[in-house]
Amino acid sequence: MKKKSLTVKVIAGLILGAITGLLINLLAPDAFNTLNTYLFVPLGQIFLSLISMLVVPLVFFSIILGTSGLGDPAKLGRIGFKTITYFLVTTTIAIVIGLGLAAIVQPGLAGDFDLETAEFDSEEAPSVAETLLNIIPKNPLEALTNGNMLQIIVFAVFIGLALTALGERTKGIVNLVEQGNDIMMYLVGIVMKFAPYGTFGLIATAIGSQGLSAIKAMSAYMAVVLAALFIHAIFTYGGTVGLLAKKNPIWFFKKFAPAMSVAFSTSSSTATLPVSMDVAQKHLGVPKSISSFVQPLGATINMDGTAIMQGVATMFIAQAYGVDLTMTQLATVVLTAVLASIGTAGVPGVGLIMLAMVLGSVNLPVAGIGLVLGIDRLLDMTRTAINISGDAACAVYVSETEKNRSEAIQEKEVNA
Ligand code: DAS
Repeated sequence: MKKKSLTVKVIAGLILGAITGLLINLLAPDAFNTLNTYLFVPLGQIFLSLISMLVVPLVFFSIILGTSGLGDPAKLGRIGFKTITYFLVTTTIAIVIGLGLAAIVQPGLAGDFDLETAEFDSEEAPSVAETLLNIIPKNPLEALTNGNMLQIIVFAVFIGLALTALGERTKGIVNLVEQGNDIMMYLVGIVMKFAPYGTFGLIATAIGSQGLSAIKAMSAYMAVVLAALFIHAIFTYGGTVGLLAKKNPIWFFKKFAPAMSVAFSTSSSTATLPVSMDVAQKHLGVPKSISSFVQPLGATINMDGTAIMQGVATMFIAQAYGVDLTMTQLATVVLTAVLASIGTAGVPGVGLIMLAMVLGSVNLPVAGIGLVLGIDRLLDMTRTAINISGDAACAVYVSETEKNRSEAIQEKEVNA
């Protein structure tokens, strides 16, 4: 995938889409509705379907390859421990940043919000225990057809471990999986040629149908969420890449920009996986074996951007309803948000369902989500770009520390 020209084209698609959507909706709303129905939505849906088509086979093949490529279960255990620990720590940092910034800025006091009409019917999300119990696929084919990412990951890891244990006897299967993975990655490159048009359509629809009124009313809330996302990206991910992986953070964000722009336009970490894995492997130097394990898992259970939205939205709703949260309640919010990010793995519209769980944990009215619903689509775009950036930062951290570890072991062997 030629990154440089593609980055420029995809970002150009984003900007053009935003301007087109806003202007046409402002100047000729009827024309916008027609264009939206017959041009913007079809462009966006075609692109979204094309990349979503690749997700399940790509994740399945790449995790099998990744796990068998790691060589030994001990290394898989070490990488798994580092990955999960990183995810939990950064999600905790994320929600604390969200809560802290909202406590300082107090967006919920920045205007009079209509609490009477606010309402939100939250779907019941699975509990963490249910989700963890359900990650073992009773029927792997059903997991694959339903796109149950956690179950697909677990099944693929088991197959990868078996291929490692069976060695030469299953060399043919490894070759087959390798060829399957190559086919998928090739198709990613083909599909990405359509990305500029797809992002144009997705953004024109999202920004255009938003209208300026909702954005104005919620500008304080939006500003706090966007500021918290920016702070988290710079300090947490910049710190990870700079301090833990000893790489230049600017290099990281520049190289990862194409994946962030696809996440921004699709608002789906899972749909962006083919691109985020392709960019991490080809431009961030992350080995396939680590990228194939960390990023699909992260896209499913690691959502720092979403945790930030939950922190800000919880404070915003508490302020709007005149509720002062105690320190104990704030600690409950942090714990619930971290656990919710695992519990609601891969659930569509996961951000708001998790928010309902967090609000419920401190007895705040779930109807308060109705206050933030109007502009959630716009914020979902930005927080999804942050969600996948956290997965990529983790992959860079794990691959660099694993590289340093094996270099240290080699040095010891040479000097022994
Ligand atoms: N859109 C979700 C994602 O794919 C994030 C969210 O809903 O907050 O990461």
